[in-house]
Amino acid sequence: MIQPARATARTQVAVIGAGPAGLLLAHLLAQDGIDTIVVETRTQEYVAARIRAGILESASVELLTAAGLGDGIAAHGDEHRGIYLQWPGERHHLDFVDLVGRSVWVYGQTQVQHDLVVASEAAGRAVIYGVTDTALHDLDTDRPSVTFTTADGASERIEADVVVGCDGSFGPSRSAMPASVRRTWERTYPYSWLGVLADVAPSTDELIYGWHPDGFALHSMRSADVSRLYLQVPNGTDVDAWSDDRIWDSLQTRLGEGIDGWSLAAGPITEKSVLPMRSFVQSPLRHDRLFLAGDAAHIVPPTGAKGLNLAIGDVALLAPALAAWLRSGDRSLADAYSDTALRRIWRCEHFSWWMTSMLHTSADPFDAQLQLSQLRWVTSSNAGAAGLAENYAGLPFGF
Ligand code: FAS
Ligand code: PHB
Repeated sequence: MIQPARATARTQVAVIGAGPAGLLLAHLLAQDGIDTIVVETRTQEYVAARIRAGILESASVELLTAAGLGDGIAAHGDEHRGIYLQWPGERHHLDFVDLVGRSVWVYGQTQVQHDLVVASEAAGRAVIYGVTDTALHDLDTDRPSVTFTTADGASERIEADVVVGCDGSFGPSRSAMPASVRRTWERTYPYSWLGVLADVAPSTDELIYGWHPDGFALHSMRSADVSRLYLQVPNGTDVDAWSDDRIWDSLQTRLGEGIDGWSLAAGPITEKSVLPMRSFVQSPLRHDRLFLAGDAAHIVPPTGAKGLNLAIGDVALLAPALAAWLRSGDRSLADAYSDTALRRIWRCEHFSWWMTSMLHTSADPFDAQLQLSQLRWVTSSNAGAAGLAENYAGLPFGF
C-alpha cells in the first residue's frame, strides 16, 4: 500500500509531552524567541484533570512568577512555613523559615497545569493533543524529527533542531537514548500510597507527616475547603477494598493516636487512587540532539514532594541552555545540562528515599526503633531539622 505522504512541519524545538515539563519548557523558550511544537498523546482535558503533586518549592514559585505564571499562585496559593512530623503521642513543627529562610507553597499540579495551558493558548503556541505512534528519528544528525499520527489519523512529521522528551515515565524518549550510552538506576518500594481528595476543610494549618505502626499517613490539602490525604498500603492494594469509612478510620488512628485534643474532620471523598512508590534515574539526560526533562529522566517517591519541583528545575536549566545554543551557537550550557541537572536530581532522589525510609513502617521491629530514633533526632536537633528543611524547601536550581 502506498504510504500517504506525511505532512511536515518545521520548528526549532520539538517537545514530546504536554505535562508541566513540556508546557513550561515551551513557555520559557518562547520568552527567548525560540519556536516549539508540543505533541501530547492524551487529550487536554485528561492531562488537566490528573491529580498529582501539591507542593511548590520557593525556587519553583520564584521561577513561575518571573515567567509571568505567578498570578494563580499569588491568588490561590497558600504559603507554608514548614511541616509537622509526628508519631503516636508526639507532633513537632519544623519551621523552614526559621531554619533555612525558605518557605514552601501549597498549589496543586492541576493548578500549575491550568496556568500553563492558559498561557500557551494565549500565546497561540502549537500543542497537538491526542497523538499516537510518536517516534523519534535522526537524533544524531542536525535534522532530528518526530513522527506521529494525529487524532484524526493523519501521519505527520515535525523537523526540528532539537528534540526534548518531556513524556514522563512511559514515553518513548527514554528508550530513544542509545542503549550503548544510557544507564538507569531503579528502586521499587515494598508499599504504595492510597491517595484521597476530600471536600472537607483541612484539620491542620500545615502538612502532617505521620509515622505509625499501622503505616505512614500524610495530611495535605489543596485549599481551605479541600483536603488531600495519603495512607501507606501494601503494593497491589485494590482501592475498592478501602471504603470511605475504613479510610477515615485509618487516617484518624495514624494521625491522631496520642495527640490530645486533635481529631480529623471527615468529609465526602471525591477521588481515591493507589500510587506505587518508585525511585528511578536515567543518565545521561542528553545525547546529541535529544534531551530529557522531568519524569522522562527521573522518578521519586512523593514523600519528599520533589516530583513536580524536579521537573521545573530541569526545565529551568534546559530552556536557557537551548536558547543560547539556537540563538548564538553557544553550546556550553547545553553540553553541561545533563551533569548539572543530575547533581540536583540525585540530591532529590536521596532526600525522597530518606524521607520515605524514615516514615514508612515495615514488620521489622528493629527498623521501627531506628525510624523513631531518627524522628526524635530530627525534631529535637537544630542540625537535624535544618538538614530536612534545606532539602524539603528546595536547593538552588544550579545545585
Ligand atoms: P508528566 O508525566 O506529568 O507528563 C508527561 C506527558 O507526556 C503526559 O501528559 C503524557 O501523556 C505524555 N506522553 C507520554 N507518552 C507520550 C507519547 N508517546 N507521545 C506524546 N506524549 C506522551 N509528585 C509530587 O511531588 N507529589 C505527588 O503527590 C505526586 N503524585 C503523583 C501521582 C501520580 C499518579 C503520578 C504519576 C505522579 C505523581 N507525582 C507527584 C509526580 C508528578 O507530579 C510528576 O513529577 C510530574 O507530573 C512531572 O511532570 P512531567 O515531567 O511533565 O511528566
Ligand atoms: C500533595 O499534596 O499531594 C503532597 C504533598 C506532599 C507530599 C506528597 C504529596 O510529600
